[in-house]
Amino acid sequence: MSSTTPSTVALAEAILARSPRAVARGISLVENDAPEATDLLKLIFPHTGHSRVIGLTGAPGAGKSSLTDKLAQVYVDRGQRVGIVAVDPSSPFSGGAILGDRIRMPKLATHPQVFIRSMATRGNLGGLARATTEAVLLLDAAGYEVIIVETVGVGQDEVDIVKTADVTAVVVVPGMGDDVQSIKAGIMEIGDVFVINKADREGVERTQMELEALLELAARPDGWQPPIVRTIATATPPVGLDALATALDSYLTFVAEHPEVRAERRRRILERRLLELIRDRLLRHVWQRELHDGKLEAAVQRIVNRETDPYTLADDIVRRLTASPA
Ligand SMILES: Nc1nc2c(ncn2[C@@H]2O[C@H](COP(=O)(O)OP(=O)(O)O)[C@@H](O)[C@H]2O)c(=O)[nH]1
Ligand SMILES: [Mg+2]
Repeated sequence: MSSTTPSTVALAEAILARSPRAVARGISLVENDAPEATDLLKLIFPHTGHSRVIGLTGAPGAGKSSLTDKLAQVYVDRGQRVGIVAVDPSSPFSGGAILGDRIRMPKLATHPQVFIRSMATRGNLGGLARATTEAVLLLDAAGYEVIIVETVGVGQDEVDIVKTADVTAVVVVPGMGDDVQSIKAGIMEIGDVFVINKADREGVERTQMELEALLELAARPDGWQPPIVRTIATATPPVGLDALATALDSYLTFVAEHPEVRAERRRRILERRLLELIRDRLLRHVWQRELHDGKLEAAVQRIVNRETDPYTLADDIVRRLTASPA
């Protein structure tokens, strides 16, 4: 049992007082899974639930960072504070990701109303989805009215991340051809708004038709019909960004007008968060007791050699864990 230290309380207070430095420090703690992180999150959680969280997902190179930059500008122009969390699992070195995103968000990187942070995967236990969700909580507590989470639309981690957003935009580009088909599996259901970015390119009409056809097939349980918005993020001035903001707003209005949809979405998000936390905590526990210092590798080697099987090993570990809780 850890007791909350004065410095954690001071950090929580600084975050609630909207200090960007404190937010950055808090995010580093959750990213590193530091022992103080849990206490910090307990302290700030009662002050969360106020931000609009926008998920932006799509293939690498679709223009998500460029769109995030321009979309954030729309909200800044409306006088709102914007937090940006860019998730780039392909980059094991967060430094690289930060630099890349700073280059694509040159104006915003130094804007006082804007906070930008890149997250990167680390370690065997993953935890990227958890760390990202917690970064969003910290920004929420720090009073950022809008939080944009940019993720590459591949893999379960990223899908889990965007599922925690209040509204999610899926970014596609013209001329993807079969790719539009291939995104439908995991991504079609999570798009509340669809963006055809790079609308300056050929094939926009065709991509629009393909998207419309796919959306007709996928009737949503909440009855929402996702709008399709065309954008050119790199034009000066950018094209379609107000339309994108309006489309995102329209879904949030729809949700606000249907309390049962909102309640269900919020409940699902918190249920998933709770289950993830339990899974994370259990796995960390098992890691410390059974898998660290090369033990995982040794166990895998025994499975590879067919000396045992993963089912037996997993059952053994769980049995030991429940027989003698540490
Ligand atoms: N022609 C064109 N290029 C764009 C547009 N939006 C972004 N790009 C370019 O596409 C590349 C990838 O953009 P980026 O925002 O990094 O994509 P991300 O990987 O999805 O974040 C960059 O070279 C951008 O300048 C657009 O609307 N039209
Ligand atoms: Mg990007």
